[in-house]
Amino acid sequence: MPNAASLDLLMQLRRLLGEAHVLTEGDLSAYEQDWRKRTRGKALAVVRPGSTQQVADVVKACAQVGVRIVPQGGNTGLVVGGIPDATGTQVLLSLQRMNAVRQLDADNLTITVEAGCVLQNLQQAAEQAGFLFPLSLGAEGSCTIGGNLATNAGGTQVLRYGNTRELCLGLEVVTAQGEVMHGLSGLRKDNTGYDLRNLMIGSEGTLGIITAATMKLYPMPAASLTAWVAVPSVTHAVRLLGLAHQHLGSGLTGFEMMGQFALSLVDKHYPQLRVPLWQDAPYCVLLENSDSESEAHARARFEHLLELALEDGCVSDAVVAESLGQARNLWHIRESITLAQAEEGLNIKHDISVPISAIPAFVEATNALLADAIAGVRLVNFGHLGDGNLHYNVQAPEDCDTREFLRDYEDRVNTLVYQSVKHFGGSISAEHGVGSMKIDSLPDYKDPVALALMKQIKHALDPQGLLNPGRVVR
Ligand code: FAD
Ligand code: 2HG
Ligand code: ZN
Repeated sequence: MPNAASLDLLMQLRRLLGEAHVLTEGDLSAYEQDWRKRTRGKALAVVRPGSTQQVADVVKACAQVGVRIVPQGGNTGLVVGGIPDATGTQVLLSLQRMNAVRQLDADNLTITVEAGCVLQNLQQAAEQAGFLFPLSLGAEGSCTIGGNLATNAGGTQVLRYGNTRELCLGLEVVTAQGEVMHGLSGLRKDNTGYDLRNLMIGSEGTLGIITAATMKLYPMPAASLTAWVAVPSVTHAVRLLGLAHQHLGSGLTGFEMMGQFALSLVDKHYPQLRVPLWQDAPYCVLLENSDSESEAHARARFEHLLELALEDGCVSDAVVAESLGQARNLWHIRESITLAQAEEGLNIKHDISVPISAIPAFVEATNALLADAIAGVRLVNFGHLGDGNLHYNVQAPEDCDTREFLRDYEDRVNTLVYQSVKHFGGSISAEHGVGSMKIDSLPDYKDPVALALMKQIKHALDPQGLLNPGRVVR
């Protein structure tokens, strides 16, 4: 039951945004439950501002009475970072109504969009103007650019175009005090002091609320080809990556590795997708070659690479997509692993990175440790090998109650995997962020001086601890 101060706040929020955009009743699960259905929170209210000024007004009103705010975009985050806690005292601030494309500057190769713009809509707006916006991930039909920036999302094109951070030239941000930081300049060079844009990116809603962003555009490649190959081992996949860098140069825009068990889940839950080659080898790799000249040029280079790889033995079989439709289907298979894993049941996710050179040894050592620790454990190993980033996920043994498995094994599995990551010089989060799921592990794996500085920054920017409490740092 909200107290008198909260009821006053709700009245004020309704005055600011209108009755229809302050939700307290009905089914709010789309905002209150996380994508993986691991956790359900309860918001004091879900508020849906329609402008930067309204976001600032909401923050000021909440700050006055010390009510905490959780920003949310598409709610596709995988680390329970964008839903309210269970107290019923936090305001869930959804950016979904702020979804406009504000400006496209063709000469500056930039597009300025509001934070709630769905990634796929941003890609389409770029494409309609003849440009490429290269950020691409399985959740692109529902995640927002604000969420992508707040998590510094990676995805499948990072090895050529970088993470979301590298794609951003400017931000508009509402601070914890309800002030607006205007930074949508679109400048490629600006050395006038601390880089606040890069501080906000990846801060998971704990330092400010992103309301708009200016993002980089690229020329559309003349041709894009996709190949699906079988590889005999992780070591061979790394060797193939080296060959692909050497022979495709900056044309190499995607390099995704997928383990046999991960692909077997796609085959089991989505047989209509017809996963190629998965029964023939322990791993498959999806490669993409983008070319600024022509399809013929792209095909010649790609086929040359595959011939060399087959000769070398790092590839045992290969198919090259003959049409856009076939290429899309191959990518669809890759992007369906997360959904197939969810169909199989609750699971333990990791988005770790280690130096690419250490990946084969990491996989061999960690597989052995897990097999020793849990009889019948099933490993769903896939990810962005080109970035040294694996989704080294753990599925319960067959016929096991998944809730019980998580209760009994999740902490042990995480410790085992994170210790192995540390041993190989890696990071416990390459992509999905810390959220609330990794907050207690961070002190064991983050440099202590860096962590202390992070806490000081949080305190300096948000002294009342209003923005997304219990996420990233305490
Ligand atoms: P939300 O889930 O709503 O929020 C995520 C975090 O950002 C929360 O901490 C929230 O408080 C904060 N936040 C959201 N909007 C704002 C804002 N405007 N201002 C300040 N803070 C804000 N991630 C990858 O990196 N790479 C992948 O390849 C990838 N693939 C995925 C595939 C699937 C099928 C799914 C379900 C998820 C995937 N993700 C991936 C994770 C997720 O999609 C990304 O983290 C995405 O960037 C989240 O965007 P969102 O709009 O859904 O954010
Ligand atoms: C991907 O690369 C996402 O598909 C999700 O980062 C990974 O499901 C996962 O663990
Ligand atoms: Zn990923």
